[in-house]
Amino acid sequence: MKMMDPDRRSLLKSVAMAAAGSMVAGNTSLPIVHADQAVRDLPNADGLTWNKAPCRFCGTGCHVQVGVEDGRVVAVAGDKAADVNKGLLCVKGYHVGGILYGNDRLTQPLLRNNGKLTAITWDEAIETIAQRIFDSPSTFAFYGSGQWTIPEGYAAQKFMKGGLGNNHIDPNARLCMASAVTGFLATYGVDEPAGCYQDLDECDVLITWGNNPAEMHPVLFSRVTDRRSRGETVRIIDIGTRRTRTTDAASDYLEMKPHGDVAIALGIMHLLIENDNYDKSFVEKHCNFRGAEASEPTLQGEQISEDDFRKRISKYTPELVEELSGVPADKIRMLADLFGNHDIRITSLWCMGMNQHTMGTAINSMVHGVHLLSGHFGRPGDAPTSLTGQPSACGTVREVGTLAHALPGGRVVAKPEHRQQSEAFWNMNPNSINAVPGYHTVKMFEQFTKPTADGGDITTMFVQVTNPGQTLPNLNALFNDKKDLDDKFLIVSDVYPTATTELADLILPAALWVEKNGVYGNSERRTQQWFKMVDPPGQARDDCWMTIAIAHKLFELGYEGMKDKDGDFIFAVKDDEGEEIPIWEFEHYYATNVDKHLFEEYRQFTTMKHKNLAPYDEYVKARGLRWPVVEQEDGSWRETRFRFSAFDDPFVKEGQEFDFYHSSSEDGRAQIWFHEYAPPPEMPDDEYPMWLCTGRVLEHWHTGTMTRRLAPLNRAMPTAYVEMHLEDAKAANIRQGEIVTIESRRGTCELPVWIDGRGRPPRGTVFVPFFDETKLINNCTLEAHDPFSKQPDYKKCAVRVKKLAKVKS
Ligand SMILES: Nc1nc2c(c(=O)[nH]1)N[C@H]1C(S)=C(S)[C@@H](COP(=O)(O)OP(=O)(O)OC[C@H]3O[C@@H](n4cnc5c(=O)[nH]c(N)nc54)[C@H](O)[C@@H]3O)O[C@H]1N2
Ligand SMILES: Nc1nc2c(c(=O)[nH]1)N[C@H]1C(S)=C(S)[C@@H](COP(=O)(O)OP(=O)(O)OC[C@H]3O[C@@H](n4cnc5c(=O)[nH]c(N)nc54)[C@H](O)[C@@H]3O)O[C@H]1N2
Ligand code: SF4
Ligand SMILES: [Mo]
Repeated sequence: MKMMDPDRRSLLKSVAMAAAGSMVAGNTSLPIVHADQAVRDLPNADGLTWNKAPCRFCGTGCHVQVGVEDGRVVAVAGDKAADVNKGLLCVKGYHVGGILYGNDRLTQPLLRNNGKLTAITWDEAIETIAQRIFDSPSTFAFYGSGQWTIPEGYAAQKFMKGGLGNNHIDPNARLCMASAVTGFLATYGVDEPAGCYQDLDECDVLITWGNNPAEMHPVLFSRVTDRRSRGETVRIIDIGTRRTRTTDAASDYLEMKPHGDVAIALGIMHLLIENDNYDKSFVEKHCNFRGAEASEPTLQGEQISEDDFRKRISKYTPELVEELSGVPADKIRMLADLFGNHDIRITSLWCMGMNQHTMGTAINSMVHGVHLLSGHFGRPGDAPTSLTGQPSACGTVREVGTLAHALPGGRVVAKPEHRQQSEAFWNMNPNSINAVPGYHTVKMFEQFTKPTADGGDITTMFVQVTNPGQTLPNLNALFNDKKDLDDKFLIVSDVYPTATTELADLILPAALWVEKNGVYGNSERRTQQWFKMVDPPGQARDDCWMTIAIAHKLFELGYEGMKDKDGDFIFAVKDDEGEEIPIWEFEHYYATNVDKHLFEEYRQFTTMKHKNLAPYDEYVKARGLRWPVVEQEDGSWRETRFRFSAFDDPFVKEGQEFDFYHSSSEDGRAQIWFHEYAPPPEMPDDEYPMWLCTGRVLEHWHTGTMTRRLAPLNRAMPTAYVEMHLEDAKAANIRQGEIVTIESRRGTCELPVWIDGRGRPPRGTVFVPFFDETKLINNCTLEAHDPFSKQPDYKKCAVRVKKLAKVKS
């Protein structure tokens, strides 16, 4: 075997480090590093092997090459063969290998006894959990994640909805993309974006609707900014409630008031109609108009005539929109003129600004509506694109359906035929699946933290791959009360100690990323597979194994639901001789590829909504494939880049240019929605005079459990802070770096002030990132949520900023 030049190996590492370092240090430069030209095909060298995996972090879904030596991940490089990132990574991606090696990895199951954690065996842990579930199956809840792999989510889903007949399973993605889902369903009758990342290579105008991709989807954003360095013209229009690094790259910045997006979308649609430059032919052939019912609005609303739509929208003149949104009327006209121009291509991007919104479903639907009405849809570069945040929010949550109301492949528990299909795929007895949706996240935690005697009917909760003790809104109402409730039992599987393990009764050590097999699904419908490359530390084990082991223990206890129609264990895997492999014993878990078995079973669910997946082995060969993936006559598998467009989507009916084949009106049409503007749920007043917005920073992943253990990232961003406008600070006699208290009606948080920092909020607004577990801003945030998606609004509530009282000496 060819030896890898040791110099080259250290070069790989040092290039990555240097690039990351320079990015971290740079302030206005965009957070992108260029591909390491030394890395071409990453041949294996003595002792060092390279393998592909998607990055552990964001929904962009970059591929990394992972270098393993002596059972450890020693190097990471951008994967040049990957279409998503073409060899690039952002600072988190370059450091992703290090997340495995924090000093305080959890390595054994720990049970809390009289307040003290003691080590127990896995057998004891699984036995304890199974017995609690056995004793009270209907009061058990599973709180999961968009960072679950597809097989992990699928196993949890089958365990709960099929095995236990209990629908109390919901993920952190409820806090993240639930409004995107309801927006897609209300508009197209089916979830997930029609376009793909190629839209970013081909658009003339890119509009960001209150998101910050320069920090949150950095490699994706660089696809656009790189075009400029090649001499192409791309106009970036940033709409937001504060200036960010995305604003730094923007040609236009439109600063809006919170909720202003709703007025802006209405204003654009009003002008397209008023100026008579909407796309009449597209609308006539492919769209209906829709509005909410006067009483008891539903997700699908009711059809309204074009005349009615015109009447309702006529009041949203640029002047009214200016009043509601704070964006000058002539800028609204500018946006409407761009959409009225069919010679250019426009891509819209959004993420949490539009989803964490009490009008989340409405604003998502209406941004789709702006694109549909103007015909900026379905040509490469013309796309309304909702970005997902987590690496598998699409793959695991939306597609596998790990939400309280859903079943795999776009099915719902409320529909008898969907239940029957799922029971058939699972070879389960009829009526195994409960028809009543379970609790959504906010409700689930309300019921868990309320005393059982007062109707708090969730008594045992299993949390996997998420950290609700830091990320739920209004922690004092939804999490902290657990502390005093002795009859509630919290089980947490994590890789490090967290704010959630603080209150856990049982802590389970989990295998992380390339310590296990996995499959993720990213923002552009791309399903990506990887293999286990190194062993987890100590007794840490796969989350999927935990679920299967608990299910098997229930099977042993005689729990009927854990048997299929033939009396077999619901997760039974048999070898070639028909003998069952005891995958519930960890020493046998990798005797077969459990991921592959689960994936092949799950794949059957995916054709109903035309989200067809290829066989597992196709993903082993590829750097991900975008669904629907359809088998060709020659036996190869073809992915789909542009859904609903005849030139690319194999499911569009013959002779149609576009076909919304899951249309809720069952006529192949998409719905253009009208929603009346409504103000935010809580607004600044005399007592709490400032807006609080919360979010993220480039260097850290959410609660920082992984990234704060990476020295270069932690050094670059060591502490949370509150961004404040200079004039507000001056008026309150607050200096740069001074510690202040942020107070809302729900709680408080102490933070140092950053004036003219990386993000610059306007007067009257402060911004706080939530990565720092020593400064829990979710003590202050609001749990008010969208009526359809149940997604809370973390982007706006009312607070006051107080100087810390001087300690008297
Ligand atoms: N570095 C890093 N990257 C990440 C993550 C991470 O933790 N770290 N997390 C990933 C995840 S899960 C997610 S969900 C994404 C989030 O990605 P983004 O949504 O891009 O980021 P946030 O910081 O949550 O959102 C902040 C923005 O919300 C906007 N906003 C505030 N109020 C409103 C409003 O009323 N309407 C609109 N339209 N906008 C408003 C503001 O303009 C502000 O800039 O990032 C993903 N990528
Ligand atoms: N204030 C405020 N709060 C927010 C938001 C906001 O914008 N503002 N955004 C919301 C959004 S969009 C999101 S997505 C959520 C994210 O919220 P969370 O999901 O709660 O945050 P993470 O830090 O991603 O938590 C993942 C946890 O899983 C652990 N982990 C990593 N890998 C594994 C594994 O393989 N197995 C197991 N068992 N554990 C693992 C990590 O150590 C970490 O503790 O936060 C929400 N909360
Ligand atoms: S952009 Fe996202 S997926 Fe890509 S390297 Fe950075 S964190 Fe990882
Ligand atoms: Mo998210």
